[in-house]
Amino acid sequence: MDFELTEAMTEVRDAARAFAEKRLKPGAAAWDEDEAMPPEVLAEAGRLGFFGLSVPEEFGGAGLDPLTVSAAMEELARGSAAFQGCVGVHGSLVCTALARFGTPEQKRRWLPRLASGECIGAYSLSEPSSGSDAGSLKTSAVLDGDSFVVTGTKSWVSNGGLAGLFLVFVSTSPASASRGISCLLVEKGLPGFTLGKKEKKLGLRASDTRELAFSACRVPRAALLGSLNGGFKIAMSLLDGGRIGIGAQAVGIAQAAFEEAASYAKARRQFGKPIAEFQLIQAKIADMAMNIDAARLLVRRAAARLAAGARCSKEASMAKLFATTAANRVVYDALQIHGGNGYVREYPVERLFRDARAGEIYEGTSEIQRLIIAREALRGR
Ligand code: COS
Repeated sequence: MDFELTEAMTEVRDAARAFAEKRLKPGAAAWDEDEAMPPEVLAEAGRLGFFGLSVPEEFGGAGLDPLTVSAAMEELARGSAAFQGCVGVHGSLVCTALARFGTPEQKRRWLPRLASGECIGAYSLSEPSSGSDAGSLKTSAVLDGDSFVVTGTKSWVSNGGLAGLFLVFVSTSPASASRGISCLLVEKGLPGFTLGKKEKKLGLRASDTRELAFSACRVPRAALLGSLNGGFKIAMSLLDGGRIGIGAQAVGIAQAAFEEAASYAKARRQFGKPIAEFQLIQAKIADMAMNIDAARLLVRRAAARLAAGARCSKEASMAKLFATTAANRVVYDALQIHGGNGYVREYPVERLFRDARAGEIYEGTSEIQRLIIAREALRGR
């Protein structure tokens, strides 16, 4: 399978890199402190097309394949993982959902606004008592005439406070567990739908993560995405792509930490010479470089498989698991190379250390990725 970037793919990656260098990297530390992203940066990203990378061209997007998108996501994350998380969830989980499962009317209504960034998307599967066991979710949606009446609480919703459209997974047939889940396209502002508290997170602090509360909220029947009770497979198949995005985010964070550590090691002098000349530092640099490379290759392989239209659950889980584990090792060593300076907010590596941790948890913990890989491997896939 070929997953080298072509010239056209490289151009997109370089555009993302340029935007990250100019607009994301300089602001990332302040946004982390503020626990918010400036609306003007989101608006500019929208104008430049970053919210529509994966949206088909007929709906105003760039219609790019997953390999190109993942290369762009890595670069955005290298500038600000919190910003990339916003664009990544929007693209890989929401735009893809509409493009793949939407009716012609749903596509016409939402995709152009999602592509321009005028409307940001959010994906809402988890609940306070249903995380890894996603099929046990309790938020209920009962058909009543032309609408579903939705009641319950969702949690950990990335982009919660920014989104205009929420993909909400609900139970439409509680007795059928995961085979009784449906996906609804819920517009912000519907009566009975309120945003809950914004989470105070360890990392990715500039991203807006919320709870959602539904109290007898009426959602039009026409807002059902895909088939009734067919939502769990939608949720899972979208997460295959989402997990490749988390892998790309991890590679971007790790690359940024590597660059910080390498330049610090060359500048910092101890015992009369730059610490980069000490072999114990070089061993860390070598391991960091190797792990980043290996992670990038796994992410690109998974993205290429997704681009080919093949089921890529195993490859996506491997990419996410390996890349997020590697990123956490890399930020650990990068902080160690900085010594005391790595432990304070003056240097970016402190934020990168915190940002990397989320990858081992969200969109499926490392334990769940191992479970998926083992299941697929034992089935001979
Ligand atoms: N693509 C398409 N279909 C999929 C799929 C995928 N990637 N993964 C599972 N399915 C299908 C299965 O084929 C099965 O279909 P049938 O009903 O026809 O047999 C159905 O979905 C149920 O799958 P499964 O039996 O594997 O479900 P489990 O309840 O055992 O759960 C795990 C599987 C644990 C893998 C799933 O719940 C999971 O990924 N949990 C983590 C959730 C998560 O990542 N949350 C983060 C949300 S974003 S913050």
